[in-house]
Amino acid sequence: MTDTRADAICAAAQERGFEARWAVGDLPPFVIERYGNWLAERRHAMMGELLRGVEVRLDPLQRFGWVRSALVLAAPHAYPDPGAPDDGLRVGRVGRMYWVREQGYVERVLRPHIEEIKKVCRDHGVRARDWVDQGPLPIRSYAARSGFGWIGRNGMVITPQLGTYTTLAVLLTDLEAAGAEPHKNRCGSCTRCIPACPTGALLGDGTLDAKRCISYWTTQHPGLIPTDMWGPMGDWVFGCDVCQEVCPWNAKAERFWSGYRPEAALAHPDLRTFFSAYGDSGAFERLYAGSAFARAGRGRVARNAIVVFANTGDASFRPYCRLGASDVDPIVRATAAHGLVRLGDRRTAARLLEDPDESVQREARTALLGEPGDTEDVKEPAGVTAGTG
Ligand code: B12
Ligand code: SF4
Ligand code: SF4
Repeated sequence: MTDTRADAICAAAQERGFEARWAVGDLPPFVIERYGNWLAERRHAMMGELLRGVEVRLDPLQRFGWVRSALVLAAPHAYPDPGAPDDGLRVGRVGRMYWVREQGYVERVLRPHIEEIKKVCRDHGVRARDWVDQGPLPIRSYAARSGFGWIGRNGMVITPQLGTYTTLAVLLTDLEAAGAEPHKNRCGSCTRCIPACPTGALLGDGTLDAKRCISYWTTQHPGLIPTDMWGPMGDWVFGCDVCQEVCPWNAKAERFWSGYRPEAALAHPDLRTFFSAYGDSGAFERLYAGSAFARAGRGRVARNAIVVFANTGDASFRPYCRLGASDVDPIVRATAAHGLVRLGDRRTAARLLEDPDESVQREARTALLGEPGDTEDVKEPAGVTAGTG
């Protein structure tokens, strides 16, 4: 990079606490080929947005002909666990990137900084367009292209100093940038993440099958989670970090961007609060405004919570599945039918055979026919105010 404007813009990003590096604007043809194969093999599950306008997305220069380079910004998020509050039903785990309220709302925290960096670009006569979370722009490819890190077998961009716990953003610009040397892939002979993935989603070449990825099912999928995924989901309520936790490059990762404020209520949510039958209407929206839970929607996280309850195999969680059985969302009620049967409360599950929604009736039938259990009842724990089916 010879242009001093590039250094000034990079410095402006670094002053705001980001790791920043330049990449050339055009991506090598193998990115397109590789992604095309991934889509053709239907590895994207039901993420239809990844298919829309794919040619343009894979080649941003088709869409923005003026682009010559990309400034890759990384906000590390290896913040410490804020710890679980003493009250509430704090069961299960949440992916680290979702512990900050701003994650789904890049707009609030990242945006002002990005706007300032764009202003520095303008001051230097450089045209810039940011890309943070608007869609599947090949951000990881730009990061790899910038020499920032390499694409690991877990599919993530790995930086020697930061590991994989980084949220990435890109600023497309019209500055002619000299290409950086791509970072050498330093996974070496390590394959740790592949067998560690609880669902066998990692394909070994740095891609994954989203149809098997817990992160996909818990954060992106709108409908029922197939019952064969339940067990492997373990205690992941939202997202999954297993393939990052086992990565040796994360062993010492502890840096985080100063703008991030991890919250105990997000890292260890009170799972009761996910159900419509708990608290007053609007309680969920108030508690989780601006979080990734709110972005996914209450029904989705309530559904996930039931899977986690069922996976404990602990009958004392039945009352919380009953909250699900009386939820306003049929996906939650249908999930509760399976959860209740798995935890041995067939009586409440049987009530769902009379549910006004046919799909719930169907799931209740499947659950009752396919998953035997006892009908023993348990005492309601304190704090459950409604929804006993
Ligand atoms: C769709 C998506 C998902 C899907 C599919 C993920 C996948 N691995 O394919 C699901 C829902 C499963 C998912 C899960 C997660 N995601 Co996600 N996801 C995205 C999203 C929105 C789009 C990705 C995409 O399809 N891009 C299009 C393709 C064409 O481009 P690409 O991403 O650059 O991928 C290409 C390169 O890797 C390239 N490539 C491979 N080797 C090399 C080498 C070189 C030199 C080059 C140039 C290119 C290259 O090949 C790929 C094409 O096949 C991005 C945000 C974004 N806009 O990019 C976040 C993103 C990839 N996700 C991210 C994160 C953090 C996660 C989770 C950890 C969240 C969680 N805790 O649950 C998990 C991790 C799962 C995993 N192991 O990958 C981060 C990754 C940060 C990082 N350090 O890498 C991103 C970048 C979001 C962000 N703004 O920071 N995600
Ligand atoms: S996020 Fe979890 S389920 Fe998805 S590939 Fe990584 S370990 Fe597997
Ligand atoms: S666990 Fe090993 S193989 Fe997997 S991404 Fe990390 S270094 Fe690469």
